[in-house]
Amino acid sequence: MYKYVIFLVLIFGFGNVSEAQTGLFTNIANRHTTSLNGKWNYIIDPYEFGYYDYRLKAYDTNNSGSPAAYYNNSKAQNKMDLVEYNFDESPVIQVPGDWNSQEEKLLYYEGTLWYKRSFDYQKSGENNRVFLHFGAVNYIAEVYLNGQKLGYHEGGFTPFSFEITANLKSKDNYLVVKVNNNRFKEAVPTVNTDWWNYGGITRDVQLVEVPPVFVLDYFIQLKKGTRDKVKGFVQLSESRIEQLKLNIPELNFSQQLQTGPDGKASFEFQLDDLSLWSPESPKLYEVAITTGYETLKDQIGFRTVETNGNRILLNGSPLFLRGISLHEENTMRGGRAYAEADALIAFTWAKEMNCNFIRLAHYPHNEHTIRLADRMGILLWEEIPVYWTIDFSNEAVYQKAQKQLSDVITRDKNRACTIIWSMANETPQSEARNSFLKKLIEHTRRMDDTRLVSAALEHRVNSEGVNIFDDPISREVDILGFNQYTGWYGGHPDDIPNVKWFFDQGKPVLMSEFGAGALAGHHGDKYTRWTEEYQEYLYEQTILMMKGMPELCGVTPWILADFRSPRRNLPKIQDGWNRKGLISNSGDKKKAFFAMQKWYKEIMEQ
Ligand code: GCB
Repeated sequence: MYKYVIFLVLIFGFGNVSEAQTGLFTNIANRHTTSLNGKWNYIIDPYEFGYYDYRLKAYDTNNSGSPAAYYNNSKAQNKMDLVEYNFDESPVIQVPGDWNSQEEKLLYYEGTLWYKRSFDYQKSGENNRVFLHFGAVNYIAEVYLNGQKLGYHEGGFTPFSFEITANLKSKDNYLVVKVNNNRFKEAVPTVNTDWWNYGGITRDVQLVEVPPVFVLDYFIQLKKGTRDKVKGFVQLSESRIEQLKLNIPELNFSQQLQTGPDGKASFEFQLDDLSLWSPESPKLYEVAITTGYETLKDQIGFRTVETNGNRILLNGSPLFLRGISLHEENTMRGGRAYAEADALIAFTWAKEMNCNFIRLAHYPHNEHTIRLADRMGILLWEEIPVYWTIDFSNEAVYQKAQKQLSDVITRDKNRACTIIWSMANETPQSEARNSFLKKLIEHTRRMDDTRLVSAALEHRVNSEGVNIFDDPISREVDILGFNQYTGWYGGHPDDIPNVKWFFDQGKPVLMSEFGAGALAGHHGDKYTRWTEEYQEYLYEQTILMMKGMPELCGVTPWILADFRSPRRNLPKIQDGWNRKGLISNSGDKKKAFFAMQKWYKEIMEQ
């Protein structure tokens, strides 16, 4: 409950501009929205000249009316006026979209870019409230409407919004966003990653109009351990007693509810004749929440996911996760994916490979990607960018990671397709890291006990040459995820089938990565690095190894498609791309794609 109080203070304590003010309400897709996507003017500002005066004092704190502050969108009024910028004369860039792939000179840019667009807006109801919602901005956004600071948001892959009811005009609003994507030690992710640091307003920008009291959030999923009981809550924006109705028309189901003084109604009810959601039959029901002010609909699937010893059970039946890992890039366009059509390309390839599961690496992907997976019957692993060398001993960093996790759980907790929350990827063991991850796991279970928790861990070879997992986190998770690159970063591909593994956790095991780099169209024998034949051979050998791992319940090879990475600089082979994709950045399938497709078909036919 207290999290809502904090949340409401953040959202509605609007008089004071607070840093990191981030209201978040669920189900943007079904609300009354107006898109602010399109062409925005931009100014590249590596010295933050539009933010600080020459004594490095932020205009924000001293002198917010200064025409020199870019968020004031000033223009010279007469021929004597000195104003050293002009948004309207500045170039334009597409929102949503990263800046790196849109402008050659911005390909490697890390720093500040200012965005501006103007808009008119007529509310459809006089007393309605309006919020400005960003799907994601990488990495820090400072947002100003008509010269007033709305707030600040840190974190490149999660949504945030600001109430703008009081600042909004019907004509000539100007919205200015300062975006900064500098990497720094205390950020999540930190300075060191193996993906492109795409900057910008990378996801949709929308105005969301809601009634004075609105449905802020809800959780409507099967109760843990049951296949016919729904448990959850509806939370209103205001702390007050109201009557609500929850309907599922297709099931002729209707339930009256009443919120408590905190604006929350909790419930548990029986649903007969439910068709459960599964990859084979991704059934979604329309669910409607009606208050005295609005009806908010959603499309919700019902399924259970649990573990039993070293099996994963979906709706009570054992399941093998025929997966693939995915970065949020449109590999052929070469930039951050931002449209449902981008996700559809990736999902269509994954289905062609006979996948039923995707690991969304290494950060929360776009909300429409999750909704598409719900409709297409693709199970998902969702992850936060607690990656490699995060500053684990820093409490502020923990808070950032927890915030990103909370926000993605809040956003996607009604999606049947999401079955695993992953806490981290390849993080080095230490006291600080262990307690950081334990806290994240506890937090996840408190927010959502209906899904499984995992993490992509690392293994160690013991004195007998056996790969073991003595990471204490392997005891905390529901599914033991691990990355391994035998035959690529170490070892010989010939030896892969003989590698020994020992698991004593009594849990399902998921190989969250393996792989090899290959340049599409580059051929040679199976021992020549970077050829399709080497990659294919490594896949065939790894498949043989996996066939001898009874605990294995799934695998997500690294990775569906080649992706950009500034770490990958081998000329003529990498040229700034990580080549471990099964599909090239021209969309060509490499030989290993078919090796995986064939094995998955065998599994399906068993
Ligand atoms: C890993 C990382 C992944 C890298 C990959 C690689 O273990 O989890 O982010 O891209 O290896 O290609 O080395």
